[in-house]
Amino acid sequence: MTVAEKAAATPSSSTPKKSGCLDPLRRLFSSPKSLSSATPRTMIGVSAPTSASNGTASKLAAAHAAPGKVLTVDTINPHVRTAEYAVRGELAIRSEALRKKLQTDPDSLPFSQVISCNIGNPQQLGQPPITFLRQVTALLEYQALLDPANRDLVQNLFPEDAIARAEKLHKAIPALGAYSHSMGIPAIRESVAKFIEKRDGFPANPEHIFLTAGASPGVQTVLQTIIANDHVGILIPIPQYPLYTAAIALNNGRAVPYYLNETGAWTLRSAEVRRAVREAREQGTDVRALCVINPGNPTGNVLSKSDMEAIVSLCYEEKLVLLADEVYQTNVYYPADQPWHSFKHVLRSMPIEVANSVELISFHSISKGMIGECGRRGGYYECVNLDSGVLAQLYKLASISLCPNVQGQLAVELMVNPPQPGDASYDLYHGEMTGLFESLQRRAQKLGAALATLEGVECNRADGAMYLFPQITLSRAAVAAAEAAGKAPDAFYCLALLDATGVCVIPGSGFLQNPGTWHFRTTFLPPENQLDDFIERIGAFHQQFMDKYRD
Ligand code: DCS
Repeated sequence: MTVAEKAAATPSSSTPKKSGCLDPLRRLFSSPKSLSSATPRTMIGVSAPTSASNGTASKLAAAHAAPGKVLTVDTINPHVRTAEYAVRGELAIRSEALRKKLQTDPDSLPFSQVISCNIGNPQQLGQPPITFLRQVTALLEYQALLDPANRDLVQNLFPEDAIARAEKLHKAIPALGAYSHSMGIPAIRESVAKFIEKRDGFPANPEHIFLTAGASPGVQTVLQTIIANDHVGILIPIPQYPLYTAAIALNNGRAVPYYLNETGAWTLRSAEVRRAVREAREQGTDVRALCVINPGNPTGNVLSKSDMEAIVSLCYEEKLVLLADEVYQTNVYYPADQPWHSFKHVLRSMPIEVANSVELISFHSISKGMIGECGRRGGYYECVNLDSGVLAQLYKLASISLCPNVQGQLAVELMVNPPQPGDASYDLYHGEMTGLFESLQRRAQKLGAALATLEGVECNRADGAMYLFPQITLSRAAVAAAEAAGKAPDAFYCLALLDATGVCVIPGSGFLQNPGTWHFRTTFLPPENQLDDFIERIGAFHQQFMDKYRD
């Protein structure tokens, strides 16, 4: 039975057993009181029965008559208030204000351009898209291009394999503007399954793959499903990508930190994760899942196979769901001679009792790699060893959002199913991918080495991903100035850098860091021909900052 069939066949699986209540209207009520006496919590247009004799009605009327907004920061969901996302936080907001200022008054600032290194958004910094992806997309978007009457014209503009692919996809996706299957278009999920199988050497089931609008909604859906109550804990690396703390906060769960080893090039030691599990459980946290980002954001570390095996064993022994964020799986620059391994591959290679029991959810995205199609919003997650009832619930959640956007799904198809040797587009595709990869590798190396030469800065090499996360040693004077300005010292540094140079990076405090240490995260995405200028800007600012705040 497919997941979809199972979901359809088990409508009562979402019905709370204890109430035994089959009426969906009644299930919305907070207590198992009768329909007439309960107060609906979530329904609009159903008037709440009130008792005029106890004055509730008049109090309600008075509250509505009072001036002021229904919605204020104090009255909204407190978990929304708590959630933070530094990548688009204070620094990014300020950088947008500066960008606007430059548009209206180009000479008003000491720089002519804001460089957004706060976010891994390659095309924003000029990275060109992969041609084949755009060609097939263009053909599908405007279907007159697939009309045989226009064939001569189209053949002059598009290679034959792009036309053939678009025709094939047109059969699987006849209407690009229609809602698709909530888990994603079946033919694309089959392509993803084949891609995973080829990558890992183990089969994948398209019915266990959910296409998503980027990895972010997948992570949020999965965390929403795991966090059953406010005692549930999710292990997250420190430093982490702030989607995790934000999603945990929104779902009122507990983030359980484990620390990556900075002096060991940000390695992940299973002993440290065990410590975090033990201490959290001792404090009453129901630790259920371990999130691992590999390659790492913001750290750029790439896990060794033996460290991954230790992590999988730990999940088996401690009964943890493994959440593998693998969106940077093709951004692996070192070690050049060793292949990157997915957690699915590592898991399936373990002894059978582990391979067939550890629950794993792995996330991937079109936003990263060399494709960098962040704005199209495409991704997927694969579920391994998950209970079929849980899969059905995930399907139900996906269906509440109807479907991931179809353009993003299309980009997933083209990511996992690129031109092959012998195809008309292969040489161009291969050249573009290799060119971008090698350029990213050079930029990672060059910027990392340059940052490491700055006074008081230590910078681990980025083996993967798109970021460097240097540690900065700040003087007592700088820390005191930051305190006086009401800022964290690293945020103070990053704001000063932005104001002086237009370079926007994110303070380490937005990713969390070892207490007492200060960092910032920068992408290494500025175009290669601007990298020298970029390095010079940062270097000059840094020296001035260090001189200004010398103890
Ligand atoms: N997981 C990790 C580790 C990420 O770095 C990102 C995006 C995502 C998931 C979600 O990406 P999509 O939803 O686009 O697939 N990284 C953000 C960042 O740190 N910079 O750019 C975006």
